[in-house]
Amino acid sequence: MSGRMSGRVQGLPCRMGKRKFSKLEITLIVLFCLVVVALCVLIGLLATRDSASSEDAAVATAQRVDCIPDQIATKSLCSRRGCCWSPLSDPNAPWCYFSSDHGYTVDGDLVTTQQGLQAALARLPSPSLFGQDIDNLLLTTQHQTPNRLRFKITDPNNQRYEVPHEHVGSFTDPAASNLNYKVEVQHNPFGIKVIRASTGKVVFDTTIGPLVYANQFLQLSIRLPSGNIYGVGEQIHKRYQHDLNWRVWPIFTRGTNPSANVENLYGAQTFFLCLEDESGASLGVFLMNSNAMDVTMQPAPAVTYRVTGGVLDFYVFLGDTPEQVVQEYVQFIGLPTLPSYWTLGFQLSRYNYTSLDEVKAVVEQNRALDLPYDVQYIDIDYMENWKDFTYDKERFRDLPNFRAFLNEQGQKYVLMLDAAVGMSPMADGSPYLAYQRGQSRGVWLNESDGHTPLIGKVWPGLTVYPDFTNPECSDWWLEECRLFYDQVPFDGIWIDMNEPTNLLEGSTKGCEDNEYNYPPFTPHVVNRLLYSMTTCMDARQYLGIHYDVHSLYGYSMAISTRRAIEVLFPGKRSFLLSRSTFAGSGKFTGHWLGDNTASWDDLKWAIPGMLEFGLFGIPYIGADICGFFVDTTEELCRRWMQVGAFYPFSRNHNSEECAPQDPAVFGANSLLVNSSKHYLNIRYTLLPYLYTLFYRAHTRGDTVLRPLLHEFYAENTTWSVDRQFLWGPGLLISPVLDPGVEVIQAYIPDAVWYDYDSGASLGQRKQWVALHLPADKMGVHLRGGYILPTQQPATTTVASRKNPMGLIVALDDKKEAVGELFWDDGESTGTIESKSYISYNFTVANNVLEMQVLHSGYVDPNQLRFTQVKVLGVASAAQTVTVTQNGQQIPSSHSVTYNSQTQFGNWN
Ligand code: MIG
Repeated sequence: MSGRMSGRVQGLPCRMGKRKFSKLEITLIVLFCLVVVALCVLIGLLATRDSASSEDAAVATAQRVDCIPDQIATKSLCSRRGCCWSPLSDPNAPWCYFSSDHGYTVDGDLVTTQQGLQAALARLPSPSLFGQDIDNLLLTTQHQTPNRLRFKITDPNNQRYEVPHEHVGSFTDPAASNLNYKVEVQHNPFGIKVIRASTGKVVFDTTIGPLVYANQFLQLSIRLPSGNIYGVGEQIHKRYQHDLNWRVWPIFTRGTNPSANVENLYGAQTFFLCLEDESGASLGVFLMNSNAMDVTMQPAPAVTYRVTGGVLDFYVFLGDTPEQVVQEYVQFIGLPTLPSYWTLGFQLSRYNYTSLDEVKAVVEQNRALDLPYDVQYIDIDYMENWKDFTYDKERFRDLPNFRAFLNEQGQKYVLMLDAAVGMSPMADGSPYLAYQRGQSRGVWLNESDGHTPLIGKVWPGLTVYPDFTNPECSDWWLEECRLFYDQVPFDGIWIDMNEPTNLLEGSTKGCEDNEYNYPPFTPHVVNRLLYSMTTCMDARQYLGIHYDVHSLYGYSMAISTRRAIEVLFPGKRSFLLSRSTFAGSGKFTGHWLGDNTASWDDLKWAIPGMLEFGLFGIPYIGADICGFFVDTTEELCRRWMQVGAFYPFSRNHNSEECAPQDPAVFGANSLLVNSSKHYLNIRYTLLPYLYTLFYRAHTRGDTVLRPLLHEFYAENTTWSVDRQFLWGPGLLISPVLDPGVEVIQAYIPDAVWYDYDSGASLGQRKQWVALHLPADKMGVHLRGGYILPTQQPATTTVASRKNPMGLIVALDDKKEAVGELFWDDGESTGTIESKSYISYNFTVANNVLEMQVLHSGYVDPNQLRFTQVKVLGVASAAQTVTVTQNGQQIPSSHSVTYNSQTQFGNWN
């Protein structure tokens, strides 16, 4: 289970210090290295280099851990930090890097405890990077489950801030047995290795770099078994598979418009997944820490966390497949909420509807298209002067009846609430009561004195910020939601600006010059300023200093809003959508990717973004269809509506200044409308399948929108595919993401695939295939071996839920298939616990389709029946498929007939 190691494995040419060399020798070595490197560069420029030695040099370079992550490296600073200096032609690779003299050593014995290991660590004497290094540390490991290791490094002499996360409380279980990993501790310098027990492979190795542990700067590097690294957010990554060319990703919640620049965005997600190889073996790494940080990727391959506070609290998850690793992580941080069925419908929104009449006109124009369309949003425009819990009594006079207006046609109304609360009185001079009540209850985020509310500025002018970590604030918020709901009923809540965003830098007073507002190390956040576009870092919240808890703002707001939803909608799931997230937010809310642009780049980047939120346990995810900023074009919006029909969260949303882009504006019989209807009808047909995937996410932590590599890791081409995605295991989406394109190269993994529209078998597999996708077409393929439950579509889910159900059976090479269905009323809470649901297992083998009822605790009011079974891949008319339910043959009037034209079998 545990072992001991000594010696250094850093493998770098540069070593410094008394243990091996004298200062003079080092200087000589450094000089020597410099000369060698300079020569290499020179030779490299003039002629081809000796390939073997340049490869060695590249390997050594790839292992360097940057010693000057905070500024432009200079030789003098490098030597003051006691690091190695060796300039390179590559400007991205560090010229100044740590030697094995930095870090800590195990002080005394490694102790085996009930839960794992424990060791005291003592700092090696070396120059400090940012001051206030902590000399003595405590390492504790907990072997929590056979696949989950926690190791934590803390200051035994001082209590430091730790994330008050409900899923990371005290863990008191003894060490698990049958561990699938071994832990080895290297003593000097200290490092920790995790070894996969079945193969003996080191899969996690911190000996590549030093542990640095100062009051406001904590660093740990991890060498990984492969460069197939996915996750960490929230930023725009362009590609799903990480670029290892010395990229730095800042993590700190911020309300910025996503762009191609490396910037920290709305959420703080510190988890990544690493696929080891074709066997599928994978690991996940999670750092439970809410402070601002940089996460860097380098070609070793290695990942370095550089954190500005808190403690190092790492979790390592091992799995036999990437999907299993995600399940383990998500089960740990909190399984995602089961969405209300209606929230899987298509949704329409925009910023800057000028009146309720305008909203109603848009609703009616889009209803008239007979387009599947379940939800209408109203953005902040309904508010009086952008004040939460108020509405404009002129332009939105009839808002109290808007939910009924939608509900009559089976549609739903989602209301927006902003984080910051305005302070000025109402337009008619009357007091703004929501503010006044909050003020008298003292629920705002305060200045550093702990009692003066910090004042910022957002849409309503000067604002205060509710401190959602304060239970009193949570009660105030619930009460305000309830009072407003009594005036203006709605069906779900959308929360925004909860990073939290401030249009001022810090506050009306600016921010003081102290260690929180100007820490010694500032990660690569926008403007290299932590309080940029948010509140001062020395502000006080109930659970700590804003510096520590900043990135929990949206998380705490989502928890408080969930509480309100439980009171407003007793027994109902309702709906919550949040812009800012943290690890575990999926238990309370969904997320959208924020203020994208109507561009072909943004259309592409949405796929990696959504796949990442799948890893983070927030499977209810989408991007603004047709683009938020900038006027969209017909072609872009048409292609976006096609792929957007397969976003888990499927909403067309638009910004303030932009031309309308709801489907109706393109004309009732336009190509865009017809193509949108076609794909939304497929979405609605497949909603029972999508809902069942969400059930799996909710109960087991499965991904919903799934990267190809999760199903086909044995094919290394899939490791970088991110222009296509799957719904669960059984449906492949290959969209057109470029202008003027009618043929795309799609990777078709090794399986039988059937075109959704024609039922025709694709015939090609395990290769890139040219798909002809004219203006109204997108690639949608059913995977042989899977059975997808369906329901006849309608314009809303209220209507579609009354329609007959069916199955699409896609047979594999062996003429077999499996599938499942989870079904309940689609809106009550606790249906799984109360067993008020139906579940089926479907299998086809030996020409028998068996529908096994696993549970039948729900009686659907619509007397649903499976009236259509479509079988794809039936070999000939002679092949019949018998249908059985729990082993009993279903009456022979329901036989499967074969259509030679389509190769469909239809059960009628
Ligand atoms: O910056 O409420 O991301 O979806 O339309 C404006 C207005 C504030 C930002 C959200 C966007 C929303 C907008 N909000």
